[in-house]
Amino acid sequence: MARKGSQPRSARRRSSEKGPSPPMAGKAPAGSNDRQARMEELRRQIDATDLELLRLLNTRAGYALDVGRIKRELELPIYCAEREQEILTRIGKNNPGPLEEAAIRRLFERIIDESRRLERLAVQGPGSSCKPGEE
Ligand code: PRE
Repeated sequence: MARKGSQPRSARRRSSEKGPSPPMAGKAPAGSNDRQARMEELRRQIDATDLELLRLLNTRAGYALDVGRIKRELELPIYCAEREQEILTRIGKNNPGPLEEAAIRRLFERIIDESRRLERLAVQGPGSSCKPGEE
């Protein structure tokens, strides 16, 4: 499978340097074609899952933006610690793995961070901090 350009020039053997080929060179180990095909299939599944995640993350962000607009109308703060805690607890309880709870928590903390940031940007616009250079 090593196509030209798939490895750095320095790693390729020039024909002038080619001594005797190493044993098994050019011969794939038994079952390796199956494994490669399986790996490619799994990577296609990863790519498709990434696109689903992307769609879902943006759907979630859209809902958060709408909540942010309502908060502005009701003059409520963007940050709501109790709500964030509730979300993280529910996520932790419903996690089937294999990602461990701490990892899921980190991911969702990040997602919520970004929602908060988006809500603030939508509500306040960029550069509205009283400290210059901060959002
Ligand atoms: C959200 C974002 C910020 C808040 O601190 C709490 C939760 C979230 O992304 O889940 C959404 C939101 O603004 C809200 O539920 O109040």
